[in-house]
Amino acid sequence: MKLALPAFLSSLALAPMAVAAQSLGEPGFEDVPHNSVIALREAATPVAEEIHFFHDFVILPVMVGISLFVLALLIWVVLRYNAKANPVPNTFSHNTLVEVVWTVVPVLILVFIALFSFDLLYLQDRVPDAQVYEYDEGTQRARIPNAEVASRRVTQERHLEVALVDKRSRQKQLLSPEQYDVQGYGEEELVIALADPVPNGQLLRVTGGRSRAGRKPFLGLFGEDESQVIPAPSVTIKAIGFQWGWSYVYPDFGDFEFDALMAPKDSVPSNLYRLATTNDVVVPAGETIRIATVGRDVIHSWAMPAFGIKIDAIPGRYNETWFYTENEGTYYGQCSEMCGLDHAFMPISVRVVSRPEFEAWVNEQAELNGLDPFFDLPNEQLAAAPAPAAAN
Ligand SMILES: [Cu+2]
Repeated sequence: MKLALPAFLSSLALAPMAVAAQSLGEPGFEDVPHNSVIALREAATPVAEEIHFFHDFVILPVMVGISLFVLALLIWVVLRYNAKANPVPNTFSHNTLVEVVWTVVPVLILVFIALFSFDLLYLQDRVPDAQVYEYDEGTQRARIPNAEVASRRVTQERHLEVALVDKRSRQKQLLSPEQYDVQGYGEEELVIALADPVPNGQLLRVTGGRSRAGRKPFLGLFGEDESQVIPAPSVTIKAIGFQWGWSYVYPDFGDFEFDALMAPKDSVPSNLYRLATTNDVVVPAGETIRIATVGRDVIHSWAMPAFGIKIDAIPGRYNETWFYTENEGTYYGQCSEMCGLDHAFMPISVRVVSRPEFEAWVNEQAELNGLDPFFDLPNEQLAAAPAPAAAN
């Protein structure tokens, strides 16, 4: 969703100076800050979209409303009750009605904010758990195990995403509900029958579960439903903060590890100085990434504005969150917990690439770390997710 309010504010204040920013989804997108723009960085994940919505349509109107109300009261008091206009002041010291009102109204405002913010905190905190199953070309009926726990089971169309995926490019194309029939909602096994068999060179990918994220109609009334089923993480990354840089470990791929330090000033364009690192974190687009953080010496914080992430990296404590983006590109963040002398020099850079590029990168890292390659390249690989027996 486009962010109307910040864009509107920045156009009001700074239109002549605004720099045209490259949009999300364009090839080679770089999430760099631009001069003279006061809007939030473009949201690349459902969580960031929700945060922006919360800021633009919940917090900002409340703040503006309260500020204007208090300003109006001040002006009124100054004009109406100054010594000249009101030479004999009132002598009352209590007014029960006013005191009840100024207690109850702020409580209601806080409850209103809490309704949205609890939702958002839960979304950030709970790692999605929808399961992904893939079936090869020719499949027309797919049997899918439904979650063992009844409360996480697929019980309606909203819990399912059925898509065709190109084997080579990994591009996903959603099927509309008219193109398939589902039996067994709420039962231990689902059967999905396609109108047409999966074409050659494609896979059937079924994502099923209760974790949905993304913009939903406001209060169930306004706007379109852009939410989608979010799969369980397919890649876990451990981010270890240290004075002053980040180490990254990929436990799914033999625990290979590398350091990402700030790229020297003369090695990067000036707008990437203090943002670019010597090694990017590389992740596949269109998959859920679990990010676990820990501190090696003091408390740091792994923050990535475009993903809506800011999570402390604390010595001796395991913190985790997640992100999901379909937009390839390079995203930048910085350590956001004052951690010492060179705190300002420990940037974070994440490069979101296609699945084939990710696999090639993993093999490269494996080789650098003396490990066997994890993926057979350039042969077409089936899923990252395990595909159980496909039935006809
Ligand atoms: Cu720091």
